Amino acid sequence: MSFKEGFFWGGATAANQYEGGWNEGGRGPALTDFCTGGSVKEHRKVTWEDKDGKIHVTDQVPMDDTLPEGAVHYVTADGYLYPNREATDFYHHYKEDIALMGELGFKMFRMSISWSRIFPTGMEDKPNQEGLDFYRKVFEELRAHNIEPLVTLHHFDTPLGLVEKYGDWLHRDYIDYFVKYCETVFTEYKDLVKYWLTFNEINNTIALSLFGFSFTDEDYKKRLQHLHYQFVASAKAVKLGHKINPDFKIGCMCSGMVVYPHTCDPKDVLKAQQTFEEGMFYCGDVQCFGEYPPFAKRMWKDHHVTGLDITEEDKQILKEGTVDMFTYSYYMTNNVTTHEIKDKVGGNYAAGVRNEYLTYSDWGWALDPTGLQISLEKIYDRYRRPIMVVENGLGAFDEVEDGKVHDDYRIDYYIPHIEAMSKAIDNGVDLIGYTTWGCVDVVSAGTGEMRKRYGFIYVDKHDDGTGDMHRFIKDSGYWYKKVIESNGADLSK
Ligand code: BGP
Repeated sequence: MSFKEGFFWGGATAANQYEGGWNEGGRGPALTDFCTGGSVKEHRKVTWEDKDGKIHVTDQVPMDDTLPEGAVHYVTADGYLYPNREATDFYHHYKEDIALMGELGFKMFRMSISWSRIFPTGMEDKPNQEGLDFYRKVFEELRAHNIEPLVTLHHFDTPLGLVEKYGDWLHRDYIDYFVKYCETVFTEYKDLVKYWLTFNEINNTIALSLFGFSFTDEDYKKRLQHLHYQFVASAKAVKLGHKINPDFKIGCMCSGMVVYPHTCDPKDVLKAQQTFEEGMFYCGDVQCFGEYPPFAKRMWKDHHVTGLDITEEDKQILKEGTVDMFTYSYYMTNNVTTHEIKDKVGGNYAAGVRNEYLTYSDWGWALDPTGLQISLEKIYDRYRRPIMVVENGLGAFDEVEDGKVHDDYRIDYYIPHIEAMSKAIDNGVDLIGYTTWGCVDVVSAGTGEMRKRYGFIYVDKHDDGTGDMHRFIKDSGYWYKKVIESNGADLSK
């Protein structure tokens, strides 16, 4: 049997896409509350007011939502819906959802804490008690169902107060505010939560260039600086977490930026290698090894970056706060080439050359289970610490028929991905958990859509904001229950 006893089968979510209750219980606004709905063709927007009172609607650029000097996010831009605000309302449905996860036999549930529910602007002296009470109830409920929580501390939703004061992670002061928030929740939940992740998909900040976003050298430098402050904040949090409870297991979380050379031209092979390094190992090395990798020099030079604010003290902290485990999200692979190409992939967050050996999802994401095995083996070979795949899944259109969703396509997606994990384990990878993305339907991060559904559990909520939020288990959920019961041995439909 490939999967070890005690393997963490489960599902994953994030507060900004799932929790809702955006202005309840003393919570302050977060960046993601100001992002409109979108689609593959139409970028999500940010609505804001400049210092002269003029309203602007601009494309959201992930990981860089810094507005011009004096501008503020504008709340009631006509005609726009802000789907993350209500999301799929875990805030009011957590008992029901956890009971359904319990029914499916989940061993682990990945969720995130909304920082602005604990510190409404990110900068208060004292935490919001109502926010602390909410998550305590959630963790107790999970424990009552024998489900291990895996908690992300930051999943895209920086408190708006901080963003409007300092830009998006563009100031050193962020480090202390973040560490204070971590200290608060580590202390508060030290007997309820053992597994933590610091920053979700930390590498997106620079790796988004793989997905068709192009940055000027100046933008790139800003992004490296943003990342550096997050690296230091993460390392400080890891060190502190271990002090608060030595049993804590704290991981980094990277987006699985897995690339192939499009041809066997050595130049393509080199490009793929360097893209992989930049996409995943830049962040992985700092967080696992506690220092910048040798190829950082090349990246900085290629983008003419000098004068990053990296102090000797920071370097020491990075060394002292390395993570206990490596976790990542895996959805797809991308091809890269140095040659002229015609057949490009044009999905949301999918770009580059079409891979003729693969098929693509309705959102243009390459379906590639083998890439999961490749990435697991490559990552484990480099870091030799326990790995979790904390996001994987198929965003698809689901049809409700007589109160059911017959989502065979989702089962067909999962079977080879689970087989790929099993092969990687057989080849020596210490894989300890698998939490599928959006196990309960959530708002899409990339497009802000509801109709891009991932869940084993359906939520009646739609893109126009309608829906009564009732939940039920899809066919894939019953199938996953069998997978969990058999610890991955029975994948049959
Ligand atoms: C990752 C994020 C998740 C999730 C997922 C699926 O990048 O960590 O928050 O949303 O991708 O992406 P999407 O929602 O765009 O389909």
